[in-house]
Amino acid sequence: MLTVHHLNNSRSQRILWLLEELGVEYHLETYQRDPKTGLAPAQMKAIHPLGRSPVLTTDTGSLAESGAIVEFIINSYGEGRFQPADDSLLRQQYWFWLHFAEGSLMPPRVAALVFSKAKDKMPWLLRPLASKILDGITEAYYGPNLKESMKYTESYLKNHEWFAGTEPTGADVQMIFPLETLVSMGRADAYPAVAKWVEKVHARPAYQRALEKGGRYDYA
Ligand SMILES: N[C@@H](CCC(=O)N[C@@H](CS)C(=O)NCC(=O)O)C(=O)O
Repeated sequence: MLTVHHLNNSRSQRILWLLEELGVEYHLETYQRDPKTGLAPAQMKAIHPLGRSPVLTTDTGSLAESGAIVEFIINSYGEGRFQPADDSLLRQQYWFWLHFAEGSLMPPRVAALVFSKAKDKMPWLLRPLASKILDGITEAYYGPNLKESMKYTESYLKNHEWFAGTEPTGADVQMIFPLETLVSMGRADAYPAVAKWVEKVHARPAYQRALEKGGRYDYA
């Protein structure tokens, strides 16, 4: 039996969506973020040394990293579903988006979160200087980097129904977290095709079942 170690408001929501789509039976262990730090509770480190979410416990051990978990589930239980047909272009698209989500889209998002927390923690005398430095880094690198990635994603979704073919795949499962968080924070007005794709995912019965099981999730 698979166990999903699920942290509230986190990337593990995408794993629940995938399992619901595939109709795979699983057990759910839910954890709450520390209300002050937003970090995962220490018990998660007993499940996997990284102590981050998601973690999937299988008969052979504990697997972390959502991309690895998505590939494991699809390869073990997909029976051909949620991966592209044997077509080289679709496979390329599949691998690209599967890795782009955590490899390129998430780092500038995480940096923005860390910078904003760092500003809040700064002694008030140092805050103006710290803000100037952190805003400078954002303007010089993370801001334009995220914009480029979003422009590329928007142009792709204008011409494609799903990220790798005419049906959702693991690539869509990986892309939902960065994109739904942006949309729900009101930061996707310039990206209508992205917003439409997020709406389409949210309307899927399996996504709705995953939401019911996972508990409060602020991004859907
Ligand atoms: N790239 C990793 C990121 C894992 C990660 O940072 N998860 C966040 C939740 S969205 C987390 O556990 N944060 C709490 C913490 O770091 O203590 C993945 O896709 O699994």
